[in-house]
Amino acid sequence: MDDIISVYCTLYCYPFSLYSIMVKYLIRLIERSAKSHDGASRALKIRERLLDLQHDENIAEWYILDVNRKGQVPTMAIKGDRSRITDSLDISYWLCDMFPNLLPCQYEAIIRRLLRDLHDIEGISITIRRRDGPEEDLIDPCVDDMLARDDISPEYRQALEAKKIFDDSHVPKASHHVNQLALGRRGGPTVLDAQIVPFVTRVEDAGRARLAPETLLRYAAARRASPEWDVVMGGKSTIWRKEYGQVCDTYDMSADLPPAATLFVPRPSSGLV
Ligand SMILES: N[C@@H](CCC(=O)N[C@@H](CS)C(=O)NCC(=O)O)C(=O)O
Repeated sequence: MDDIISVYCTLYCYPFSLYSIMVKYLIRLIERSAKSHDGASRALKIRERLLDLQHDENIAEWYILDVNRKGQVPTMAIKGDRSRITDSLDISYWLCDMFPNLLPCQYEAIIRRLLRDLHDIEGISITIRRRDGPEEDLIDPCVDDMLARDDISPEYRQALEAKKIFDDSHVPKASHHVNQLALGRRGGPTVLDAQIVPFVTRVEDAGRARLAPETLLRYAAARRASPEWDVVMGGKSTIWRKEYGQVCDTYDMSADLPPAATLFVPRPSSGLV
């Protein structure tokens, strides 16, 4: 145990963000089999820092300048490393590098292809309703509101302008998106499970179950019956509902929470996970 190095990480996330849920669920799937330190080389200690997306904390100066220039969640920050992993798929593959059973060699090519397809779909297109108005309706005006202020720093202004360009580049695509789902072969659990279950659940929660094949719906329902899903969602829908109350009133948003998960990273040959 003595020679196990602890690596401290912070996952910036939001409880009702599809892509945050994907990473959080993956962590719980890993945790199931990475609880033992026997044969481990490192211990990943992952704490969660919830961002209050309901109050635009994703475009707060500290976050957009120091954590994620896209102003999005999830982001994984590794202590002692200035770089940040700012996309759920990149975070997932970063975890797969340490826990290779999540990406079994015989399925790697198909899993990568399916996940690429899955991430080609704009997540927001699952929840938005068809609109008659201009595509820009989809873009939250919070960045413009902040830019309209005259008391912000030049660096922050520049970062917000870049965020606006980023939003313009991908959000309108969502209103035209054809929702599509891919079903792959699986062993499991793999990184594919970690992404498909939240995705299909989001489709259902948005009242669009008709878009998903029956087999996928059944598979996702079975996976949701597991304790790992329960830890992530606590019995809630993947889409925020009024009856849950404001996120900042119901979740601990403090910056200094203890690690939510400790994952023991196997040495390459130990066959754990
Ligand atoms: N491709 C990104 C998408 C991340 C994303 O769309 N995050 C949403 C929440 S689910 C977000 O942060 N939205 C706020 C914004 O874009 O301003 C990923 O897979 O991590």
